[in-house]
Amino acid sequence: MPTVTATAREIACAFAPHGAEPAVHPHGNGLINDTYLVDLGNPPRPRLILQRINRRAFPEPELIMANLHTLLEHIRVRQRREPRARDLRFPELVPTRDGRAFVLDAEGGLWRALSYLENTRTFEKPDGPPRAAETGFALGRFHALVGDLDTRRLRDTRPDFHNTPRHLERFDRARAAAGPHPESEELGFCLSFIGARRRLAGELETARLKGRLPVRVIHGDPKLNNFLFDEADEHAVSLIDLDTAKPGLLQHDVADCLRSCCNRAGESPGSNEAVRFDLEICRTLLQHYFIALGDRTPFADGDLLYAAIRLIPFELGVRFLTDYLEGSKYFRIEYPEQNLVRAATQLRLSAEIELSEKEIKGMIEELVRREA
Ligand code: GN1
Ligand code: MG
Repeated sequence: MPTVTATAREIACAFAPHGAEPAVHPHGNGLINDTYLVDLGNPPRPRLILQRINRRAFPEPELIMANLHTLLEHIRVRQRREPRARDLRFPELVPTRDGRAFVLDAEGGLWRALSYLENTRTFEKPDGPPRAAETGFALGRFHALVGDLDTRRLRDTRPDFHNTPRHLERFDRARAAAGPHPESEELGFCLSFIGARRRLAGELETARLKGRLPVRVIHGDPKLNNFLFDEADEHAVSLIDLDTAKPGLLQHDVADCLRSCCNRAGESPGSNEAVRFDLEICRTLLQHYFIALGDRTPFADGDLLYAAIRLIPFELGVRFLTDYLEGSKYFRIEYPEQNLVRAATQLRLSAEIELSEKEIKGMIEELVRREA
């Protein structure tokens, strides 16, 4: 979690109504941006989420703000036009007291505020089918809501975000620059696993370049702790952290959500926690995803969805390992080896997925064929 700096306190004041005395608390477990929950004191006022966007991850944070505005406006119009008994809710952008969309700090860091959705919570680890059903619904509904948004209206804030061959090139450079590392068992496993699968890394990128898959608006980071659930009944309420939303492949989002939700050990498991890909969670999540999406055509080639499911934990494993070799400057860590542990976890997950290839492909085939 980020520490509450004097800058955070000062900037919170810019977003607070006149006379309010904001109390700033670190919030959430994001690995990239600094996130705070801002209490606006008495009289009780709606709380705010204040965030400092990480420039290492997003060199042009102004583009994120423009995308966010476009995305939230599109969803608002859709939801007003087609009200439903149950739908997702989204935070709203909150301007500063003097009407600015964001504030730049002395180092050029971009700070923005969003409304906080009260009575919600997040989960760091999956529990089983009920949570998976809710998560699948939320991702499917999000994709449906932005399905008619013209992708040309969103800027690509992180080009090559899911270009696995590019991530491998960067990994190669980091490995060469790092020189010989003391070869632990974990590192040895990671290096040989990656080495043996290099030729599979381009599968989705090649399909995308050949136009075999439709390009649509994706979330870009639908891991479990980016979903908000109702505190009381644990129904999914929202899918937040929309900074990576951009044109992309639905397969990548679905796979990213599954890699996070089907591994009960979580992203940083302890040494005796086994990494497994839970097929029951996978089936439930996909089932509810397809119902909420209401359209199976983007998944007509089920083998490419399987390819993405295998590839996304591989890609994230490569990204974690690259950062580890580069001195962990990108993903926030709590102890020095954490990005190595995270890398090994994702690569083990990819290995587990390979062992269940037949079952996963069969499941996809059955669910994609089923009438909506
Ligand atoms: C990062 O910021 P956060 O924690 O929601 C990362 C994702 C990774 C994820 C792994 C911009 O997301 O790509 O999948 O960590 N976001 C960025 O936990 O790199
Ligand atoms: Mg994120």
